[in-house]
Amino acid sequence: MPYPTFPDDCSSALCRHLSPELYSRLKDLKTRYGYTLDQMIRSGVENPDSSIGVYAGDEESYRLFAPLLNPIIREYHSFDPEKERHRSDMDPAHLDAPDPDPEGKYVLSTRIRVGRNLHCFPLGANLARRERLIVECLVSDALKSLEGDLAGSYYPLEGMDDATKARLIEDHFLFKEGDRFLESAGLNRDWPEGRGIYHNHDKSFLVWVNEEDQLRIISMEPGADIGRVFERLSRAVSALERKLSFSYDERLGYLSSCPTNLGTAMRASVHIRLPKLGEDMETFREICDRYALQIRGIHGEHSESEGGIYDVSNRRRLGITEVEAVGEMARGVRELIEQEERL
Ligand code: ADP
Ligand code: IOM
Repeated sequence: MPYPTFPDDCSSALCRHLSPELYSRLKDLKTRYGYTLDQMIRSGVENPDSSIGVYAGDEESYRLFAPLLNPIIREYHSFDPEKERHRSDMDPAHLDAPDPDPEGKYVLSTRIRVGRNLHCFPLGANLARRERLIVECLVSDALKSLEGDLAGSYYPLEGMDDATKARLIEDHFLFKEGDRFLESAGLNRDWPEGRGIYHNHDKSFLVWVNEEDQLRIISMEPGADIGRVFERLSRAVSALERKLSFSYDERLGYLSSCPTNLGTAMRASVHIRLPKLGEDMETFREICDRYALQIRGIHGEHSESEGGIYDVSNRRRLGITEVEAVGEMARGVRELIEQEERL
């Protein structure tokens, strides 16, 4: 492939950081699992409206293609991957995140997820069909060991009826189908085989299998009891760590398909109704920037807000511990609520 052309209005991290010189320096390299630069950038080339546009294919991608990935990581997380080291802390006793909406007027629900991938396997974009099935088997077996409020069942996507799937997506429990960003990255190959969802009885604990990352471990519930949501997640992650070996790097933390999800691989979000701030996006964005928060639409990444409801979450995931990121999200949400009340 020659150096790709990007439209003039493209603002993805890929098009801003990939120069023709860098492209020719990296284009013939291949990881041990056979992943190339062209594979890594395909999503951003085919989808110029990507926010980032690159997907790693394995642990080695982060070393071999560091001249492209490190500047993207530095910019997104405000973290220097050449000098700093990531630290993890998922101890709920260290969390300082009081309920930002004790009267229940603004926050509809809270969700905290972490991404995880299995050590000794390539990442999803570079996973062969057989390997994906082995990952599904290992993960669904490990999930069987969960007890108490975490106990549940695994539902493979293959064979799930359309109405059940649509309801799970609409209710924010299941990933969408046919995401064009993942499609271009090769993350939807052999769909729906090897994909599925695990959940407990009341769907407050869920695990997505073989979507963008091999595992997305999710704790969620109505309301804004962030402490309870985090405690459940932390307990589940510890239980799964006893059964599965996750890909972890001492500098970059938990390794993920997308560089935005490195480190904690955590996105702690609230669905929050802020109709007045929604009319004053400048102030909304200014508060979010101050607390390193990201605004998404009501159906997740690449979706729009509906009825004044937004998805507000931590933007940084690397170079910050899990408890710090959740605490900052809670403080930012509190400030958003105070501003909404002032307007
Ligand atoms: P991810 O969180 O894994 O990065 P998305 O942004 O696509 O992926 O969100 C996945 C799903 O989770 C979407 O349906 C989204 O609406 C839902 N979601 C995110 N945050 C919340 C929340 N606080 N409450 C309820 N659903 C949520
Ligand atoms: N994580 C990934 N889905 N995303 C950042 C896609 C993009 O580049 O827009």
